[in-house]
Amino acid sequence: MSAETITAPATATPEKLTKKILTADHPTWCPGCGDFAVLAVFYKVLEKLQIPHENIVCVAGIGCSSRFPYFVNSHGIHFIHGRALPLATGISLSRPDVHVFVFGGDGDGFSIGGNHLNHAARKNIKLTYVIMDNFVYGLTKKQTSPTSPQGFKSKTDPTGSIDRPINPMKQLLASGATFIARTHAAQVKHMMEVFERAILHDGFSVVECLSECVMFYEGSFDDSWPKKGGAFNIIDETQHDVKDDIAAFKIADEPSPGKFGVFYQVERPTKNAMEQKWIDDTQSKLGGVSQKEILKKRLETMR
Ligand SMILES: Cc1ncc(C[n+]2csc(CCOP(=O)(O)OP(=O)(O)O)c2C)c(N)n1
Ligand code: SF4
Ligand SMILES: [Mg+2]
Repeated sequence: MSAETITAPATATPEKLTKKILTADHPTWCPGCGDFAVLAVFYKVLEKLQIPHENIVCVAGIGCSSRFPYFVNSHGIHFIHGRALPLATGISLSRPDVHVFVFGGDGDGFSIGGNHLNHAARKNIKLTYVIMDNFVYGLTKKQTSPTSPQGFKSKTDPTGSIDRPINPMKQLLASGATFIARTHAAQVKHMMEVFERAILHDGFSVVECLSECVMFYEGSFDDSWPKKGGAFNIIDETQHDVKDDIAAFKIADEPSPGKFGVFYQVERPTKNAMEQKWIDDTQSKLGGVSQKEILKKRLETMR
């Protein structure tokens, strides 16, 4: 469906967006789950950016982290496991007036949804995707995920995982995402800065946010948490050119816990812009006929 066929609701209320307005259901995560901090920061960033309330759309797949849309008072969809991105792509392409946010876990994004991630990224769909990475399948009670480290003992690997985990930053760089960053749910200020930059990026922006599953993988991120004796190393952008993908690959190759911040950011035309141009050009070539007419004509040629 196109922007032409859906009429955006007439907006009468330029009311100030506040955390109170954005708060929906009480989150059902376990006490201490890292996802609470991600939600709190999301409210704060939206409050700061004052995105019109009616233009906020939250989409998610399945998982603990994917419950996110329930807890945000906005348009929201809790969709099929691993399929949030194709749905969000359709929303983004058909409704240029809204900002589409996608939330999910490492399993939802890198396992069952891994293929969709590659394609949404290479197409540079305009949306913001937050992957709450806890190195485990939380909702289904502790299975090995694509980011679980080797040796991780889980219900699917009782003697310890033998598979090499993926490197999310390297995978996203290879896929063609135009904004790629990494943050940590225990670093609220850093999370805020990264989320804000991701939201303001015109294209496919993706943030891996380490978010501890206290129930099934406690202590997983202690090595990157100064309070627990770890080191939170931030990328120094006076030394790193975020447009340099080779340099970004090198940073992504650093051993655990690695660096945090913006690895890569470039401007590249979005599919949204290119598709709209194609629609406009086609319409003017055909004498201003409607999109529906164009579609009808095309379908007739296929009979
Ligand atoms: C098609 C399908 N396969 C498997 C499942 C079971 N399932 C639900 S959530 C999930 C993994 C969730 O892990 P992750 O995305 O990392 O989210 P978390 O719970 O850790 O936040 C799985 C395997 C499902 N719901 N649908
Ligand atoms: S099982 Fe883990 S990821 Fe799920 S809500 Fe509990 S702590 Fe969070
Ligand atoms: Mg997970």
